[in-house]
Amino acid sequence: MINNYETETRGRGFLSQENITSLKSVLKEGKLAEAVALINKKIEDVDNALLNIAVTGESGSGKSSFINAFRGIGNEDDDAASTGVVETTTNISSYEHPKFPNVKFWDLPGIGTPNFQPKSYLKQVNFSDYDFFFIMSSSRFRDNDAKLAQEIRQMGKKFYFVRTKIDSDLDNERKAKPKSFNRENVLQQIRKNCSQHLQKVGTEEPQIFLISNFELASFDFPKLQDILTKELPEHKRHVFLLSLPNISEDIINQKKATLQEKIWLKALKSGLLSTVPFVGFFREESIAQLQNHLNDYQRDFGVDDASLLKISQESNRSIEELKTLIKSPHLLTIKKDENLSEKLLRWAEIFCSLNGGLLATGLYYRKSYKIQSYFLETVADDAKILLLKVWESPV
Ligand SMILES: Nc1nc2c(ncn2[C@@H]2O[C@H](COP(=O)(O)OP(=O)(O)OP(=O)(O)O)[C@@H](O)[C@H]2O)c(=O)[nH]1
Ligand SMILES: [Mg+2]
Repeated sequence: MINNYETETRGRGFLSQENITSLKSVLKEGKLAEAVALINKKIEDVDNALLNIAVTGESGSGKSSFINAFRGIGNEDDDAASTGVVETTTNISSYEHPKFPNVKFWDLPGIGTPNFQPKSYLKQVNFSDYDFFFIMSSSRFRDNDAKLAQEIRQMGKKFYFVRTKIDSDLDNERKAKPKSFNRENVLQQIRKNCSQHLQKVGTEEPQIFLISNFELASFDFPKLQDILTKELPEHKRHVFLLSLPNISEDIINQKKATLQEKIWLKALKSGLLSTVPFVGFFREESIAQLQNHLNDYQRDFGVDDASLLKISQESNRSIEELKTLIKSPHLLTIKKDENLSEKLLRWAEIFCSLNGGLLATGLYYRKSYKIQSYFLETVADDAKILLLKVWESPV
């Protein structure tokens, strides 16, 4: 199975080439216990990875709105970071991701507000606790944005410069210059201006992202998530990807890839530990386990009952209607005279025989692996259907 790593997972998840090479080498030497320990360590690292994201910038720049948008929470929801037209964030607050509590956003007060002066700002907000900073800025580039960038860089931390409210900049320019308005030129101008200011304070190749908190899928947010995914340490990549809002097919595919890698790694371990390689049926506890996996994927991709309820309220479609569009809620339902264990086994035989041949069909872990992969694929497809049919073509 280790030799099928690329074909099974497409190598787009949290495992590094180095991880795969060490696994291959211990397996080649027949050191099974060592291989299992490596796998356990990797899974543990990924499951326990914490991500602390600092969101800072001047008052009113859109910090709280960004945190809410990123977490898929409406500004008026109960656990939203409060947003508003007057200064609202005056001390440090943290917000957990609603589904992945290991991902925390820190809503930091703007630099230069009376209690937070530029010189002591980063110390006051415990800068070393964060994995990276988002510096949020709206309208004109401010002196404080530059100071902040400089300080963060000097402290050896990474920052991403996020220029918010691009939607209203474009609207304003369109109104002000209806004849000569050119969307790309306006975006280019803003980008260039931010870049020049940041270069002045010593950031050689500043990373600038133009976004609208009201339209995350437009502008640079997809690019931002892409770059962050690449720049994060591998073990933090998994939870970061899962925490992203489903705004594009690409994000859904990346989530699927990282989860596929985890299923693969766990199956490899089961294979190594397998003392009963052949089981001709699915036991009750393994069915329950598969059900749990399915529920987890549905939650990860926003296809669980709670998410469907929210989508139904926001899209004016009934939950029943949404469920007719997608497949995963029906995967484990059976007809009167059907038996779930037999149904799963039938699937497994089909999936395994597609590329595994006879030997593979016999191995229990292999069957379970194939069924989990099928569940994952179905749920990811459902998420795409909801994205394309519900959000992009409203009733
Ligand atoms: N048009 C537009 N308005 C935005 C955007 N982001 C935030 N706003 C609005 O800008 C105002 C300030 O947003 P907040 O998210 O409260 O800003 P903040 O940085 O948290 O402000 P403080 O908590 O006071 O530091 C609110 O009225 C938001 O609705 C955006 O991308 N586009
Ligand atoms: Mg705020």
